[in-house]
Amino acid sequence: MVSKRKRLAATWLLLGAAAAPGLADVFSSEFFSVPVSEGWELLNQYCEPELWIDEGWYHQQLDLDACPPGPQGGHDSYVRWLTDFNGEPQFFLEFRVQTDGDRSEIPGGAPSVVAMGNFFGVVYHVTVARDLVQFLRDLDLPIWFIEIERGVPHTYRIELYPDRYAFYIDAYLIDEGLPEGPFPAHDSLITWRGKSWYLPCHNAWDYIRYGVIPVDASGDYDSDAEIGLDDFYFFQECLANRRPGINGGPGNDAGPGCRFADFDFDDDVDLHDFAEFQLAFTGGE
Ligand SMILES: [Ca+2]
Ligand SMILES: [Ca+2]
Ligand SMILES: [Ca+2]
Ligand SMILES: [Ca+2]
Repeated sequence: MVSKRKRLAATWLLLGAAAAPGLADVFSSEFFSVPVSEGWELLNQYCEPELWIDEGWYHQQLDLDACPPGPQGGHDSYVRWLTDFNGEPQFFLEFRVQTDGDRSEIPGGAPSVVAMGNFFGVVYHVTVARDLVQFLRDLDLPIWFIEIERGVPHTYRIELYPDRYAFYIDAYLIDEGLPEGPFPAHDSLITWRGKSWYLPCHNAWDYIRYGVIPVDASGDYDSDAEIGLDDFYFFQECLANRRPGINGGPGNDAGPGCRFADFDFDDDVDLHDFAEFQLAFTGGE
């Protein structure tokens, strides 16, 4: 544990120079620090999870060692209310995670879950295992199971409009249709967790972001009517090929999360788009 603590301290020092952006209409947890210091409320933590930050990734090592014989081992979960976004007609949730947890853990709500919903039956629930994802919206609707490549992180994105929802993995459209109801609405929240049900797992979280979908080609990721360094943080990600399965640069589809950065509407984010971004840059945050 001592070495982990040292690692954590070293990471925080580094981050002084590359701080995570503080955004207006987007909540962005980039895991340059532990979840609680990034604005999450701790929901549950038991069976001695091993947790650490390493270069912008949050790691959870979860097993049954501390509370045998199981089931139900290490658990580390967080929550935030979505009250600030009630009634927002264009809402997104995007996160990137990698886990080595087994798919047999999925029925137990493990190894990694991100879910948002309210008490009126609207739910978007994503469970990620090493090589399989479960996506469900409503117990009355078909449950999606999607195979994913193991050993690499994947990016998950949900977009919500009044008459449409869409679910993407690595920018590929997996499912779309009519939403079950308005969201976020009253008493909506988002929760995420790592958990060991019967088997151990190691989860690594790169980020969790949600908020107002930025206007296409605006360059304004956080929808605060300025184009600044906060926006550049996300722009350069779209330009520089940082998302698994998605390529930055000319001729590639940069994906739905990068439409704000595609100034000339040809799907890619390249140096032409960057030139436009620089012209639009207003400075500040
Ligand atoms: Ca990160
Ligand atoms: Ca902005
Ligand atoms: Ca282009
Ligand atoms: Ca473009």
